[in-house]
Amino acid sequence: GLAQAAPVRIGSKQFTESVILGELARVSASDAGIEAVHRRELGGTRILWRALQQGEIDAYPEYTGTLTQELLAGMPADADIASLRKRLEPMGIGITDSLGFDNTYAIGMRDDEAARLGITRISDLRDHPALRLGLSNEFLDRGDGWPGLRRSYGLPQTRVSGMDHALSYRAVASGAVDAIDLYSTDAEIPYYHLRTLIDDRHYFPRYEAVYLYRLALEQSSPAFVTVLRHLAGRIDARAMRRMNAQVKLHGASESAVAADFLGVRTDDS
Ligand code: PBE
Repeated sequence: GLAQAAPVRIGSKQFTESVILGELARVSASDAGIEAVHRRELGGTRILWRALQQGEIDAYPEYTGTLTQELLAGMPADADIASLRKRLEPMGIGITDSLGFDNTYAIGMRDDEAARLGITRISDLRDHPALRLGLSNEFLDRGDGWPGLRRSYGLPQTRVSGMDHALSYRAVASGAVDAIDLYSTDAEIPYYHLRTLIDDRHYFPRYEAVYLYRLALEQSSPAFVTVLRHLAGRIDARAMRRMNAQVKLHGASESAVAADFLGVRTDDS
């Protein structure tokens, strides 16, 4: 008989939302009768980007601002998806339209602490040089991360430590650090009563969620590309926040949350 096509390989980064988006792609694919595997939490942004370019994975969830600020040189920060698509095509990489939400970086503090110090904007941090910052490891040295933020706002803080993003919420909640980088769709922001500081210099671009995929799939697995494209526009920020909360605050598995969102019954989750 005919050889079975190799399963499509989906990757994700090392944080909950990325794993959920990977599962949404995998579960949608298997619901459409396409064999797909999800290699979860392969690493940070650069690991996933390289794995896609080298053909070790076929697709993964990414964010537009991450493409313009960290992965592609010489793009305007708020380049739209059409210009990203044009730029990625010669590299053999395809991009879906926005899944329907923006997950931007932001700077956050405990609301009570921010109120006590009168801090509402990132620029207010200039007047509080002793504050301790707990920044996620990737944010510490990204093109759109701490070095640029410090320069853009003239921030004076020197007590800056790197930490796993998943642990930084407890660190700020317990007072071990005073401010952290947030991902705006994180469920912990309201849960821990954090205040998102206004980005008054508009340092952060938009980070629309998308899937990137190898363009070769349009020949080898066009049905999978259709599945990815069908997820575009279907997830708004509220839905994404709710899915993140189900996993991070209520202990549900990413697979169960993805299947539930899609209205699919699975026995492989
Ligand atoms: N994020 C928030 C994005 C950038 C902003 C961490 C979800 C990422 O590149 O993974």
